[in-house]
Amino acid sequence: MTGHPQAQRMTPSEALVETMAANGVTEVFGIVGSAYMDALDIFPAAGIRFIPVAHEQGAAHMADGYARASGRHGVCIAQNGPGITNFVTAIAAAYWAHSPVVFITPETGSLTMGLGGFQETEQLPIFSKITKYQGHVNSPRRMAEIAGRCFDRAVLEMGPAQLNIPRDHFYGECVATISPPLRIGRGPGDATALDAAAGLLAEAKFPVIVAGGGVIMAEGTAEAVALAERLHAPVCTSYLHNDSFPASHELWCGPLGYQGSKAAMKLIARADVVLALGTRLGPFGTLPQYSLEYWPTGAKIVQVDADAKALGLVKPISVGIHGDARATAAALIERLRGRELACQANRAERRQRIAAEKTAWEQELTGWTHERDAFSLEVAQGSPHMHPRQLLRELEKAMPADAMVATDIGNICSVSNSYLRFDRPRSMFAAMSFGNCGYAFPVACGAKIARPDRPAVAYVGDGAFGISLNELLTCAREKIGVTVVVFNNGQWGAEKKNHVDFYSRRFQAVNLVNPGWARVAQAFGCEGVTVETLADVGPALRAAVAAQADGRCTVLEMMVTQELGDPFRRDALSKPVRFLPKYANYT
Ligand SMILES: Cc1ncc(C[n+]2csc(CCOP(=O)(O)OP(=O)(O)O)c2C)c(N)n1
Ligand SMILES: [Mg+2]
Repeated sequence: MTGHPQAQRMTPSEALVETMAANGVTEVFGIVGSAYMDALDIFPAAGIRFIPVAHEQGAAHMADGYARASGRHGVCIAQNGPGITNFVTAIAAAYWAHSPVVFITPETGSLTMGLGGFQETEQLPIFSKITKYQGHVNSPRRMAEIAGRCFDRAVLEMGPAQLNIPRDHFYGECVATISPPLRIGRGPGDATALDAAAGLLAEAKFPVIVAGGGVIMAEGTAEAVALAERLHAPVCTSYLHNDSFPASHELWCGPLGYQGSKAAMKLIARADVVLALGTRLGPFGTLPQYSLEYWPTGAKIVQVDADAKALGLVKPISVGIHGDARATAAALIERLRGRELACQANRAERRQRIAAEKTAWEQELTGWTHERDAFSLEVAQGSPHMHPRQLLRELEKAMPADAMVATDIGNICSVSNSYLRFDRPRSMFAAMSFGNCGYAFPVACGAKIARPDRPAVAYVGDGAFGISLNELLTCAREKIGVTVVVFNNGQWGAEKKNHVDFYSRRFQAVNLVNPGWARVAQAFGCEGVTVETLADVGPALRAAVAAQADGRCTVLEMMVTQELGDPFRRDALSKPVRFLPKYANYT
């Protein structure tokens, strides 16, 4: 760092924009509004592109996708009141994706606040549970300070920070210092805990690593690979972080959790020591799957997380390390250097077992061309459409090596988990624990803007596409080249599955009457292609990805049967019980 920045006379708008520039911001998502027009006016002069979207939810999702793809801040801004409340769902999603999103929320003017004027609502309480930090500019003179803190805290706390600005506070003048970003290194964690962890790993006969999102955020892939190789430990990826370990590596075993890899589950079930590297071990991510209770309750668990509050929260642990996944992995490698490892003795046997489990799962997956439950067999019989699993396999085969894939919430998106493999980090952007339908498409747009050099693909169910399709407008207007794979099964499938399993097929509000999605895309000024057969899937995906280079967005409408894979929440539903006679038939 060179010298101390100078205090200068400027307006609060200038202080805000200069702070953004100091933090490397080059894109901001939003819908234009009078509240912040004074700052918006000078965005171009500061080298900031404003990307106008169709709905503020899309803006905040794009900021999330941008942050996840780049590791830099994603920024969005909107009009006070309704523009800001439109952010809520997407900010909650970014919170659970641990995304450093800075969302700027101009508020009603400080001199009329509380009088019930136009577009007034208290904007801090609304976001209080879904942000890591809330900065409120209580005086125009504090704009630079508080804006800077929001950018610092979003990174430090790994989640969204709100910058709330009464709209009159954009005006006036201040003498402000634009401080350089404050980036605090996390380090490997406590030495005693590292010693204990190294001791457990050295004594382990069947160590298994779970690589989580923390590995990606810490840019720690190389260290995770080196540690896995030192131990020759199989590596499972944590739920929906399929990009936390390279899939082409012999020690990669695939994802744990819903619709994950049986190989990963069977291998971790044998572990005597688990190293949970950069994962909070979220409750949904380790639920039994395929009737496998795979979590090794007898094993010693070493958990590493950059958020100390996540340690031991969900699963009991033997050692907790509050550290950066990359630095901790490096410190563990250091501590294991030259040391005798118990797992050396059975290395050949473990290697064989890993290979065998992976081969078995791959074969099972290949043979698993369609779902086999009674409902699925009925609806797929005689259908001219593609089986979802076969379609997903074709997409997997045609997916470019450096693709970024955003996935939505739905039955087919969930099943896709087994078919999404990546060799590099920052490649998979699933709607994480918040699980909102409508996540994937705008997130893919944000990712594409952050990384125009990489293909961006969204997997979206037809129901969820209805929530998010307005951003086709943005793609056409701003020439955002993304590929949207819409699974057209004519239903809110994931919820319909619950009707099948628990409500005796009393279908209600789950069947969808769709327009042709390809035609809809064309009407918006995008490309639209309807794909009917497996042979056309690969060529269609490749053509759509090629069109991204020209800034063209393509909707690939995939015609699929109505069969349904295993449900999300078998754990959370139960057969209906009715006591009143008038509801007696509803069991
Ligand atoms: C915003 C939001 N609304 C409702 C839900 C509940 N929900 C979860 S999955 C699902 C069905 C998704 O249907 P679709 O997108 O068509 O995908 P499919 O299950 O058919 O593959 C719904 C409605 C949700 N998760 N998020
Ligand atoms: Mg559907």
